[in-house]
Amino acid sequence: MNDNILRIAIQKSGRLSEDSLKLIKECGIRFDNGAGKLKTDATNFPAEILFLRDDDIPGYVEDGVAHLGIVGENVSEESCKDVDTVHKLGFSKCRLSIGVLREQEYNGVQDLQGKAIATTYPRLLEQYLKSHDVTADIHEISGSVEIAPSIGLADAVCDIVSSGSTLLSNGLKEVETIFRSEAVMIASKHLSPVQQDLLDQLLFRIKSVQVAKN
Ligand code: PRT
Ligand code: ZN
Repeated sequence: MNDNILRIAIQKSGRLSEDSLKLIKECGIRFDNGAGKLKTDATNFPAEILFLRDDDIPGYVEDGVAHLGIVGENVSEESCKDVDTVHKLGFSKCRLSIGVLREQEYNGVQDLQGKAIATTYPRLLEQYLKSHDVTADIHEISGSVEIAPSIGLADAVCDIVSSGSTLLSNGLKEVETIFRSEAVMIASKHLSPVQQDLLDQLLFRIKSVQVAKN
């Protein structure tokens, strides 16, 4: 493996993709991101860009297959992979929240004791409930979480909220925010000295871009 380049993993297609590409371009790194490509070489910086599903990025970075990755903190924290979070990127802000049916009385997290909660984030939810001495029945499902209470599959949900309109349109109200997230840059713990130097250069550029915007 070439220890003299940085392999940067970003989301192939989704909410993080456009801003991730934009950030790399704003750092002055040029590359051809032709549609459908899974990997591309930068032309003016010793880097390769890999286009992956966001959920796969922390694992690739832990294994050192990618040296850097851009993911939501929610995905990185839930994955429990052994990576360094080196910088917060300020986009894709959202929160992981618990919602219950609007008509349900809710007085606090203790009301979730013994309830069934559907989520894609079982670890973050478990941690939160544990820290509040609540034991619930966590149902891990991979999508369309918000529909679970109205079809009788669960008493509550724990999912990503941005505007709140998905909760609203599924008859739910947001009752607890358990995690606030934004896109972050994660790095492998096994960078070569050259890669560490390239990462420092990249972080310097990212910080300059962020300062220029504020
Ligand atoms: O295909 P791949 O696995 O790569 O993508 P994905 O479908 O798993 O992820 P994607 O592209 O939907 O989201 C990527 C990341 O964007 C998430 O991990 C979050 O860090 C961040 N993000 C920001 C969001 C949202 N905002 C968001 N609103 N991720 C998901 N949502 C969904 C949420 O799941 C819910 O269904 O949007 C709905 C809620 O939105 P509101 O505005 O109605 O509240
Ligand atoms: Zn995903």
